[in-house]
Amino acid sequence: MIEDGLDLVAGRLRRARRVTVLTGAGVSAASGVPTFRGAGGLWRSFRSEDLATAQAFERDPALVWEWYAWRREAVASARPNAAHHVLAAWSRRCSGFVVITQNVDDLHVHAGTLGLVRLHGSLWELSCWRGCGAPPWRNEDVPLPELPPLCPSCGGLARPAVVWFGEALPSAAIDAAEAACECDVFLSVGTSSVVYPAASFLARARSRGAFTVEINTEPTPATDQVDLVLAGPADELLPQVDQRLA
Ligand code: BJW
Repeated sequence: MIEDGLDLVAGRLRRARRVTVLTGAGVSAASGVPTFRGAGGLWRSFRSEDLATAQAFERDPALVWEWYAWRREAVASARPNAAHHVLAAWSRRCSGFVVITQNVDDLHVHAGTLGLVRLHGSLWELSCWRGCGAPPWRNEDVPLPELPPLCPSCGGLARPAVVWFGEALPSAAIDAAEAACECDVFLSVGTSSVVYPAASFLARARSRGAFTVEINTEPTPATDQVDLVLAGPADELLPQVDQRLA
């Protein structure tokens, strides 16, 4: 019964000192941002190895940049939905609250989430493909005036500052995420739980005694591992949990 589940999560959250939420593309689905997997997901129309690897960029930077330019246009008009707003409100209310996100759309940032841990970078940041030493820079131009864009420091190719398959995640983000696995309640929201290392955090939190919850419209490999499943859209269920905390 969903009502019982909502009451249970709210009760756990009320008593918790440390709460960690791992989010994935499903959290932004209600904002109109396509997910990767499942019905309508990006990987239904595109092969990840053609677009989201360093090898793909090496082979055909123009093609990879076309795809990112198209996604930047799609995300530019997206606004945070009720799920982002609830998580942002909790982050402002509770000092032991951490959102770890795999999302590159920055909607958690736009919602005003404090202490956000971004595992896979941002669509709105670029870095030097050659690694000339220039730090990553912000670029919110839509459309991009030149494609592919160039590094302002060395004039070589720029790349999206996102984490592709086979690349290491930012070490500071990994450290922060691992520290946040030491928590009383861990919510896994809108992620298919198939991409590592993000998918490992739930088990890590559980092994340290956290009460674990999954919020998702579909079952995932995490579904059988959590203490409680709330099946449904994050933008509806998180506000219902929030109402119970009021
Ligand atoms: C809703 C909803 C609604 C819909 N409400 N829910 C261990 C085992 C096996 C493999 C590996 C392993 N460790 C590492 C690997 C390899 C690899 C990996 O995980 N592969 C697996 C796929 C097999 N991992 C890596 O390569 C990572 N790097 C790494 O490990 O480096 C090691 C290293 C160390 C030192 C030196 C060098 C290397 C990097 C992973 C990078 C992932 N990158 C992407 C692209 C980012 C850039 C971009 O956006 O273009 O990140 S792939 C893509 O998947 C993106 C996402 O962040 C990520 C996760 O997807 P997410 O968010 O879960 O979305 P979906 O679409 O999969 O799911 C959405 C869910 O929402 C669904 O379940 C829906 O049901 C649900 N939903 N509407 C609630 N309204």
